Amino acid sequence: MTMKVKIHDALFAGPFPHQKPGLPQFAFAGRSNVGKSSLINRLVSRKSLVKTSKLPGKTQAINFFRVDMVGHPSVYLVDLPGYGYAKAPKEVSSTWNSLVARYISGNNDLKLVMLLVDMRRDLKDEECLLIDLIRNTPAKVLLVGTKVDKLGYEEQQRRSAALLGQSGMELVITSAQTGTGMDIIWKHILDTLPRG
Ligand SMILES: Nc1nc2c(ncn2[C@@H]2O[C@H](COP(=O)(O)OP(=O)(O)OP(=O)(O)O)[C@@H](O)[C@H]2O)c(=O)[nH]1
Ligand SMILES: [Mg+2]
Repeated sequence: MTMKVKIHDALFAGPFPHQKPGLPQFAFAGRSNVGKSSLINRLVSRKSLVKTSKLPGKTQAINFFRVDMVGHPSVYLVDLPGYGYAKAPKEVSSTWNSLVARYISGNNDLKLVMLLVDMRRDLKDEECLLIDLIRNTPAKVLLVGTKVDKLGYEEQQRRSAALLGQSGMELVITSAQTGTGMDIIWKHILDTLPRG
């Protein structure tokens, strides 16, 4: 089934912890440069709601974007800062850890974390740690493969099987460039919302 979501409005709603409470939250996590900000833009069909960059480490704060849809309750899409870029000094990564841990722990509005991994790469320690961190909360994790437009068909099959084997999790294959997989992400988001 395809899921056509009509976006009424999408706007920046402030950085954590200054967002207004009360809306269900859907977070996008993953290595720096994996395509978190681009995916959010594509999901809401806005070219530059969220700033993206060729340089890793663009997003350093936890930014909330309120999305109003036609026929569904409003939600927050939450852009988490990327981790794991080589130039980040130790303090940056410990700031990342404590900021993200503070955001996740005890956050009952957080429904689902999209964990992004570049389709061409394997899961590393950081992804496994994040999966464990979220397993101890009521939120769910969805593994999302990004930049599939960079792979030919056979390579896509091969990499999907590899990531599936490695994680044992369902994998949603996406491209922010072509729009592949956006309907599936929306379906997962809407499935967690109360009917309205
Ligand atoms: N080909 C292709 N490039 C992509 C895709 N998604 C993102 N990119 C590119 O990858 C780079 C990083 O994208 P961002 O969305 O800024 O990545 P990010 O995960 O938000 O990065 P940080 O904010 O540093 O954590 C940019 O040059 C994007 O244009 C995709 O689906 N296909
Ligand atoms: Mg970003």
